[in-house]
Amino acid sequence: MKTSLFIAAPAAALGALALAAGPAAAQDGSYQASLAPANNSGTSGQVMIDTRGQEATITMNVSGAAEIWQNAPFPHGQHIHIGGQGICPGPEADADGDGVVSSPEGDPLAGTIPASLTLEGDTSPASAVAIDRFPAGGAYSYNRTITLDAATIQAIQAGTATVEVHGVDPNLLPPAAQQKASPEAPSLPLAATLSAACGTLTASQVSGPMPGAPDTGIEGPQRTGDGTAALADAAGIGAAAAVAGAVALRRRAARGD
Ligand SMILES: [Cu+2]
Repeated sequence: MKTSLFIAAPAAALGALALAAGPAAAQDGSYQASLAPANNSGTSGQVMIDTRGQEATITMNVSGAAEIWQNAPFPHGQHIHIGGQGICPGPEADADGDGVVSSPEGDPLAGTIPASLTLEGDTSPASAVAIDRFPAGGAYSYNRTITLDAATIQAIQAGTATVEVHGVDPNLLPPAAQQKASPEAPSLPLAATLSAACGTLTASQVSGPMPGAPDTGIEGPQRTGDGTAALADAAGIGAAAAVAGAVALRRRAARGD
C-alpha cells in the first residue's frame, strides 16, 4: 500500500474527529507519562500503558537511574500510584525537612500503590519492595502485561494515577537523609525506596499499536486510545480514511513518536 495517497485523508478525518470528540470514556485506551526526576536523582523516563479491559500492557524506558548497590545492579521498585491528587510531589512536600520527599510525605499527592510493576510474579501492593523482582541498573526497559483492578483503571482514565520509579544513589542525598532507614522497608536504607522519578498518566494523543488489526487494515482499527474508531464510524467517514489513519498511527507508534 502506498501510504502517500492517504496522507491528506487521515489528516482531514482526524481534524473532523477532533471537533467531534466528546468526553465519552473509552473502555480501552492508551496512556503515557513522562517520568521527571525526583529527589535530585537525575532519573527520567517514559511510560506507556495500553489497557484492554483490565489488562494493561506497560512499557517503560528509564535512564539516569542509580547504577550500583551493594556491588550489584541497583534495584528500582516501580509502581502505579492512585488515590492521591495525581500529582508528583516536589520539594515542598518534604515535611520533616531532611531534604528529600519520602513516600509517606509524597503519597498524599502521588497516591498509594495498587500495582507493583515487577518483572515476574505478584504485582500486588505486597510486592512494593520486592527488590529482587524489579528492574535494576542505571538504564533499563520494561515490558509486561498485567491485570489491574477496576479502581486503578478508573484512576488512569481520570488522569489521577502516577507512575513512580524508586531508588536513588545515596551519594546524591543530603547527609540527614543518607543515614535514614526506609519508612516502608526498615531493613533498607531510605535511598533504596525514595522516589527517583515520577509522572502522571494521561491519555495518549495517538493510540498505541493495534495488535488485533490485520496488516491490510481492511477491518479498521480494533481499538484506539480515545474512541476515534467509533467516532469515525459514527461520523460516516470513509473506510479508506480510517484504514489510512490506522496505518499512519501505527507507523507513528512504530517510530516512537
Ligand atoms: Cu512507588
